[in-house]
Amino acid sequence: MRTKNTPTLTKKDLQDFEKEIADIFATGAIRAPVHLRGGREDPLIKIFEERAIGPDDYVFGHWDSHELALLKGVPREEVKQAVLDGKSISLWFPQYKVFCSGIVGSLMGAADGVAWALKNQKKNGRVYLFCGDMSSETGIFHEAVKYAFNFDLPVTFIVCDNGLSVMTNTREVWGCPEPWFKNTKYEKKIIYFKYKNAYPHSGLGWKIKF
Ligand SMILES: Cc1ncc(C[n+]2csc(CCOP(=O)(O)OP(=O)(O)O)c2C)c(N)n1
Repeated sequence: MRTKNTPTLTKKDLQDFEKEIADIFATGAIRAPVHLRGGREDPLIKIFEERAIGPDDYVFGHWDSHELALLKGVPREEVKQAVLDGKSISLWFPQYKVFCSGIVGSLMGAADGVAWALKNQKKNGRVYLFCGDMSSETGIFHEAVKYAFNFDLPVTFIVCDNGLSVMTNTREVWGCPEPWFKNTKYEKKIIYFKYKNAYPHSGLGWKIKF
């Protein structure tokens, strides 16, 4: 097993962080959107621990990545300061190899590109790209997973399925209960789990959701 070299965080650590941000956001002190998540702490901790995700690895996330940055080893105060500075939906910590974007589908190609470089330059490390269930339906997700599979790139896509895309029921859009990759060979490149988000899609639910 590989050495992780990053501090182990508990479910409560992650919950406490989101609660602290929620409380600050409620005061109006954060002049930017925040995306809070609750209910997926156990699967996320399991993924980071089982895969021993550490300093050599890259984490790509999207608008909902506070927990990912913490689990990757970014110090709590650095994540908090970034959120207070308005970066909740675009956390970016190159020194910890954590890269996040608020744009749906924006990072799947980048994840493949980094994985391609790691493989061809024979470097240690692996890429982990986290996204939501509706993001996993985008064209770029299909393309990135197929490319990664065909070239056996060191990248794993993690789909966190909360059943929603903002306020839209993803199953109504898909017209089927399962994600497209279920029971395909591409599952080899994907970790998939379901959860119910303890928070609204964005903010605390009493302002516009996007
Ligand atoms: C290109 C683009 N279109 C639309 C949005 C608005 N948007 C933000 S999150 C989101 C829903 C994504 O759903 P899903 O991938 O299931 O993510 P989760 O529910 O886990 O947040 C949308 C449409 C965006 N950020 N970027």
